[in-house]
Amino acid sequence: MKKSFLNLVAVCGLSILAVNVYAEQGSKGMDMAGMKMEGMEMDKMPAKPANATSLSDGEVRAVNKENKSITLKHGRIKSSTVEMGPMTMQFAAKDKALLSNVKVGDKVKFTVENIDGTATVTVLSIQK
Ligand SMILES: [Cu+2]
Repeated sequence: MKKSFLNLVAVCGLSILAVNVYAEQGSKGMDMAGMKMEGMEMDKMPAKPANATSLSDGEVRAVNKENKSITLKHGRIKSSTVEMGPMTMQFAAKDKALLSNVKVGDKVKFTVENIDGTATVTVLSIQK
């Protein structure tokens, strides 16, 4: 009786530990994403930490202002509506203004959301 109780504690302890490790890794990833951001983005973090996780790294491969599209070689994307691994692909731009200053070769931080079934860049910030 006593032994099985101890076993139960051990098992519970382990699963709690596993959850903690997972949570810690998650928050570390968030912090790292925050660290790489510019001051402006850092200011947003306390109020809206979800923003930090949804920003992805990318490098501009093509810009088409007429079609409002941008081709990005991107890292892992995890926003509230889009999740994918690293690849190079074309995105729609939510707003033409997002593309006004960006050019091929620029390193960017961006957010993609699924808008009417289209992976659409909603936030784009050029990294210096
Ligand atoms: Cu992709």
